Amino acid sequence: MIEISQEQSERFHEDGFVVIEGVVDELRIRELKKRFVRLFRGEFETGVQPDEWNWREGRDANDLTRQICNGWKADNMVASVVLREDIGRACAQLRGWSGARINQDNVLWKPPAAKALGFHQDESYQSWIVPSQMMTCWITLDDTALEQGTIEYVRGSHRWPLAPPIRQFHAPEDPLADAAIAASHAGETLELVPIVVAAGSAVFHHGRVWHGSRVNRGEHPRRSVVAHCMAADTVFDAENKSPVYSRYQRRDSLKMDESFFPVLWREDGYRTDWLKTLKL
Ligand SMILES: O=C(O)CCC(=O)C(=O)O
Repeated sequence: MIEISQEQSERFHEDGFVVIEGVVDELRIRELKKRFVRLFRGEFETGVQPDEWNWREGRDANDLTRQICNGWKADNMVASVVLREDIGRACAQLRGWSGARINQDNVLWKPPAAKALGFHQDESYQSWIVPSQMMTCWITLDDTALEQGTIEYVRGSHRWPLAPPIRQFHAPEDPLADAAIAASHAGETLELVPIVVAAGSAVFHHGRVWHGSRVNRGEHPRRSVVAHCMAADTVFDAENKSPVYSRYQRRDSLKMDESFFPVLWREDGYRTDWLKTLKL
């Protein structure tokens, strides 16, 4: 169970991210790795396709980072991690929300030689929700190393202004190009912090902190599952649409349906009822 200490909370507010070790155990890590293979092959345990499926075995180049969004809808083992109550609670507490619900998850697989993901701010992509805020729990299934394309953060950059979406997210030539411009606008320098931790560790990061990952120059893959949360009382934006996620908006309401955006934790004790049916 994740319990955020006062010291960890202070570190998060100072840096825009904080590492918490031992979040997922070895058994589940082993099982999740098997699920990665099946998911990217298009074998979906629940019979439902993820919302985004950016790399498919046999179709896409091996030197790309493989990404699925909302793997939880396709696979119950992924759901058992990204829909955890303690992840929602930690996200809410760190961000000062009264509760948290899932916005989307990411299933990320960076094999040796796979290319970079451009450094970005998550909240640049959230104009379809109100409040336009995100808070993330990134979990590694492999021991990480700098040369292995681990996630890296720009320390303190959650205090910089919000920038537009970056020019190239997948496989950019220079993954730091947009971050460098943002640093210059903020009158700051880029202090990069690579996350080098054991498998099963998590990093909680602020939706405005600049982060990304470079080419995997190591010999081993780097796999992560990521829970992107939003405040429990988030609604759809009346004007701005996400081509993928606004499909879950009803015509007559801005409210979010808990079938698609379940509430993971709320300070009054509420948690979306159907989550009970998941084996966690
Ligand atoms: O794991 C990575 O390479 C990047 C993940 C990311 O962008 C995120 O978790 O927001």
